[in-house]
Amino acid sequence: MNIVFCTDKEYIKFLPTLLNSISQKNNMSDIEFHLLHNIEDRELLNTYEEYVSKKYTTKLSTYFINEKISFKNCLSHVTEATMLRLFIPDIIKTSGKILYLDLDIVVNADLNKIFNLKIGSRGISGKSSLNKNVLYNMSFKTLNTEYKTLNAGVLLMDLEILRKNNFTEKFLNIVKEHPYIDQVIINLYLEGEYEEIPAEYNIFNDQDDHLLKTHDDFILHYVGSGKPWNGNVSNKIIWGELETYI
Ligand SMILES: [Mn+2]
Repeated sequence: MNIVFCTDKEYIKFLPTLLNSISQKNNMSDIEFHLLHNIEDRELLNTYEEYVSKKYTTKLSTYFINEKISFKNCLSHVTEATMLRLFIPDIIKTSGKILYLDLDIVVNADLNKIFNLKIGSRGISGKSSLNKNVLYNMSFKTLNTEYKTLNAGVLLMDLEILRKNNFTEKFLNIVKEHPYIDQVIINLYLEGEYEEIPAEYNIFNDQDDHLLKTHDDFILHYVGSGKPWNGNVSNKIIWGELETYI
């Protein structure tokens, strides 16, 4: 199983928690982790690479991306690293399925079940946003949404399809004209053509977290500005037993 994360120098400190949560229901030696980042501090990155290699047998490949893509940031908790996910099909050379996860996530699920899910012809599966106007909100009312839109925090991707569809080239062309954030670009690319992942594999904290009560396997996503590491957030108990920092 290939799993990919994107981070900057701030968010990387939450990587251990996410990895530890994954290890609870998955055999870590079955997984290869990929980390796209824009961290220039080599020592900082080494700390995390060493942490992972000491604790797990899992392979962690890191990829430095030096591109700065400008985008309209109307959400204070979003950093530049959010755009890095758009480079995934170009940077990661594996074929087959790959699971992208945000770092503001706790995994409590056997990921094999997710990898068995279908991916449609556009190459991405995800969970639809509960707010139908993702594009509207995130792009300052400039886009009209006729189609359904997904949340970009948990994405099952088929990199071969995305490469065949020139995904990265398309997004670079879009951002030349419009500084949209990654989630808008992904939805513009998909035009509502994606397979749904079951709702419990991207539970939006404080939105549909009632699903925590009905599912033993879940992925909890701390959407919005409240994160487990900045205090005010519900359902923190799941996170609290895990290691947040190195
Ligand atoms: Mn997120």
